[in-house]
Order: sequence, then C-alpha cells, then structure tokens
Amino acid sequence: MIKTNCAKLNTWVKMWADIMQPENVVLCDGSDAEFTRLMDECVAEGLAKKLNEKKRPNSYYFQSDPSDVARVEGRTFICSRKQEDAGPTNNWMDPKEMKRILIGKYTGCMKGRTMYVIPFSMGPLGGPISQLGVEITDSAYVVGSMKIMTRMGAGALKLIEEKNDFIPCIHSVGKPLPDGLKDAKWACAPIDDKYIVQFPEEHEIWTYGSGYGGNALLGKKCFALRIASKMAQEEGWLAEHMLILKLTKEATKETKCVCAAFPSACGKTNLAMLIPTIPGWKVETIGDDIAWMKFDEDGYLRAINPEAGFFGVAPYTSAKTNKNALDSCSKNTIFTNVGYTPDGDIWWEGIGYPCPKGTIDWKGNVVDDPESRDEDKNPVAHKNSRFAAPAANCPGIASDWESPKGVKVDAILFGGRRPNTVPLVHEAEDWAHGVFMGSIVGSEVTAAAIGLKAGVRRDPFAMLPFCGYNMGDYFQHWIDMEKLPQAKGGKHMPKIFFVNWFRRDKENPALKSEHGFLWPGYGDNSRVLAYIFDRCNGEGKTVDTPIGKVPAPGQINIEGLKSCYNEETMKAVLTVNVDEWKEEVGRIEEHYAKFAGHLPKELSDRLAILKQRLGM
Ligand code: OXD
Ligand code: MN
Repeated sequence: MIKTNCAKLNTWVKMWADIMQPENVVLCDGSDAEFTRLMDECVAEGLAKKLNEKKRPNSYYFQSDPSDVARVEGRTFICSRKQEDAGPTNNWMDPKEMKRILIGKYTGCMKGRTMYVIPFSMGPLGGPISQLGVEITDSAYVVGSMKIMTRMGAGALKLIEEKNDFIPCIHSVGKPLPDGLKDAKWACAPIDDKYIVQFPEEHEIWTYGSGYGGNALLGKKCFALRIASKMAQEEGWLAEHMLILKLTKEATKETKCVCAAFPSACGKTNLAMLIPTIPGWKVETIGDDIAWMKFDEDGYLRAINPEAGFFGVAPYTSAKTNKNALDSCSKNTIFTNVGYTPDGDIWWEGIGYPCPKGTIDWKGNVVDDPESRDEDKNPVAHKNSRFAAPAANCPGIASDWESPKGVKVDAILFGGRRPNTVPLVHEAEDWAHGVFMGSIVGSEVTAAAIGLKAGVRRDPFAMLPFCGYNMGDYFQHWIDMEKLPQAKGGKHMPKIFFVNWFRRDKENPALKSEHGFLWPGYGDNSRVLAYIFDRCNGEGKTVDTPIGKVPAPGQINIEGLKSCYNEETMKAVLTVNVDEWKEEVGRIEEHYAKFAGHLPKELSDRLAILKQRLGM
C-alpha cells in the first residue's frame, strides 16, 4: 500500500484498494521517466504504438474501442441529495442509490490490474485559484494523459500532504482481468454500464466503464467544470467552459484578456490560437477550454487556465486552420483514434496533405485506396479523434499563461453557430444583460445530427453538459457575481459581448464560392477582437438596437478582405432583424420555461425589456 504524509490520502487509497482488489498499487510521481516507462509498457502489451521518434519525439498512438469514442452525456449524473438541485438539464439519481450501484461495480473491478494513484493540481502548483485532486485509475493511458493535461505527481502530492485535503476522483475502465485473462486492446464496459458521476455536495467524482477523454481524465470536465462550478457557487467565483486569450495592440504594447464560451464545434481552439490577419495585433493563448475566475483584492476578475495541456479534436487541424495547435502536438503528445501512417506518424482528414497509402485507420484497417474513401461515412480518423498535447508546446502560448494569480479579464464573449438572427458582434448594456446573453447561447443543429431535432439547441454559457448543479441557480450565481463583497461594488466587471462567426447568406454567389458565410472567420476574427479591445477602452462608435449595442458602420476594419466581404456584407452581417428576433423570443420563452422556479427575476425582466423594444 502507498505511504504518504497525508493521512486522508493513505486511508482513502487503502479503502478503495480493498474494494477494487488491484494486483498492486502505484503512487505516480509525474516524472518524464514514469511517462516513458508506462507508455512503453502499453506498447509492449500491444495497447499502443510509439510514433516515429524523428518525426514525433516521445509521442504515442492509441485506438479506443469503437464503443468508447466520446463523452457520454446520457450516462453522466449529478447526484445531489435533492433532485431539484441537479436541475432540469442534468441526469440525476439519489446519491445513496448511486453509491450502492457503483460500489457493486467497483468491487473487484481492478482484479489483475494496477491501481495508479495520481496526485494532481488544477492550475499552477500552490496558486491562489488552483485546486488539488487525486485520481485513482486502472488505466496507464489515463496516467500518461493526466501528466500532459494537469500538473501531476510529486509537486502536487507535497501540497496535498501540507493541506491534508484533496478532491477525490475515482476511475476504473470497468474490465477486471481475473485469473490471468489477457487484456483487450482498449478495455471498457458496454455503454449502458458506463457511469460518469458527480456528487456536488461532497465534491467527489466516481466514474466507471470508459477510458476516453472527459469520462476518464477526471481533472477536466468532471472536476474543473462540474465539481468546480459547484465550489465556485459556494465560494463566490466562476468555473467556466471558456478559452482565455491575450490580445496585444503592438503600437502601444497594451494588452487585454478575453474569455470566451462557445458550444462544441464552434472553433474554440481556433480562436484561442488565432493568428491575426490585421497588422499590429498579436493573439496569445492562455487556455483553450476552461477558465477559473476569481476576484482579486481590488475587485478585478482574474482568470487561470486550470489545465496544462490541450485535449483537442484532431480532424481539420492544419497549418492553415490552426498552425499553433498543429505545432503543439509536434512532440510529447498522445494521439487517440487518428490514422497511423506507414512511416510511424499520424494523419487525419483536413490535416492539409493527402493520406499516405497504407495508413491504418482508427479502427485498425489498412487504407489501400485513400482517394476513393468516403470521408463522411468512413473517415480514417474518427470525428472525435484527439491529441493530448502539452500547452507549453504551443508557439503562441502567452508568457504569463502559468501566472498563479491569473490574468485580468477585460471581456467575456459568448457565441454559437447561428445562420441567421444573431449579428457578428453585439455588446451587453450591463452585467445582467450580459448574463442574459450567456443564458440564451445556442447553436443551430441540422437534421443530420444524430438523434437531435433540427433547430436551435440551447447550450447556456456552453455549460449544458458541464454545470454541476441546477442551471437556474447557476444563472443566479452569475447575476449575483457583481454584487458580491469581493466585487468591490462591481465597478470592474468585464464587458460582455455576443459573437456569431456563422451567419449565412444564400443569395450571394461570390460568398457561396467562399464557404457560404457572411464573415470570413478564422484569422479574420482578429478584426472583431480589435473592435472589442477598443470598446473595452470606451472607444469606437456603436448603434443601439433592441438586442444591445452593435458596431456603427465602418467600425470593424475590413481592409484587405476579399472583395466579396465588403460594406454590403458588413451591413448584412450586423443586421438586427426585428421579425427574426420576435421568433427568437418565442424560442427563448420555451427555453426559460424549463427553469421555472429557479429563473432569476433579472433574466425574465431582461426578456420583458427585449419584447417591449421589439414591439411585442
Ligand atoms: C471538449 C468538449 O472536449 O467540450 O472540450 O466536448
Ligand atoms: Mn470543451
């Protein structure tokens, strides 16, 4: 059994080892040597491949089971004592009942396996916004990934020993190996037997049956969002599904930091690592997925990225779409479910060069004829294939990305994928209006998306799968932030904006020949960031509309854009159409009805103002 100077940890590990019955228990030190040893063991057992050392030093390739390729929202539970406290958007089960079920699953679940004990810190070691956790797992892949994604090992353990406290995170792939049974290439339990469980009142995480991503790397969605959002509510801070970027105006060297929340598949990583197309501006990355924000002693909100790596979606990451992300996985990276090329490298759809003949696809089949492959039906890399890459590899990482006290947040952005209704950018009139904007975030879902009704899928604050308590209460917490004593009168709250890179125009043939969107997106989003930067300084002209402040004509720099993007398209991309918004109000009312009894009055008031302005 392990022996640390943290009595709570020793007792906890002993208790779980007695239940799970592993063959041995290993306390992880987080060293590079440990990473290489464990990954090489996976290679020796046929669970992984080592990539070509010359092309991708110290990097490994895994293929998951085809049934274990993504987060499983249907099997994710918030087990608060009262169902009402989990709210209308979360699956719930009574915590006693859930624990009874899971203790049954966990009993003997690590037979024939090693139990790894992973001490880790979310955020820089010892920082005032950081938090400590320990994950127990029977997956070496999880240990390697946690090494990349968190500050893991001896340094975190020392802090845990000093504090005698940590957030307990329990994980098993749910596939015991009794009597010398040989391991599967990727061990996991069937879908109905997977459990991703948060106990928000106890600040505990218990997961079972999946080895993939957010289901198994418990520092990420389970801790840094679901449990941390609850801790944040209790303690007066924010744990958000937001990237953090730093914007510098090179002429004056002035900087501003922006946090931004978008639902999945809206280009969050691309925005976090954007390379500006307008001269005189620099974007640097602080985080690509999660932001923890706390007030400092002067009432400024400061943000840290609690993670140490990027767990990025691989397909369509290329030197053109996101060079910084591609460069981030040049070494020390774990790839899962991408293609494996004959020269021992990786490949995915949209990487920017053709698939080499003889590449092995994510299911282990050889690709003999890459050209004739149907990329939608039978992709070489699974659509949710991933890289776990150290953030320190990113050429655009900001020098202060690990500042323990975090960076001052000047602006918060919300956005979604909306082909109509929502303009390129609009600005909230005050904090409560900004919270209203966050509460109505949504993305258009096409009928092609499996199992979803076509229309706008609401994903408030991009937190729908990640909020660890009643989402109506979460809205209230956001409203209350500016009134907390720590906010010192709320004078320094960040400005809030709503952006939409995805507005379409069916009519314009020139645009159609581009990508059909009214706005070029990608690096050209720097033009909108520059406008937001100026607005944070009280500069730039705006026009009042029923939904908030929109840039006045000419305020967004479009110099150097292709001719199909011109003053005409800018007018269209910034339009606030009253009829479209009247329809939107109906959808918002439907969405808000779910939160009955928990919807803050400030939000229904804000909706009433909008209706009145629209003449409804
Ligand atoms: C992610 C997600 O993987 O939001 O970051 O699903
Ligand atoms: Mn995410």
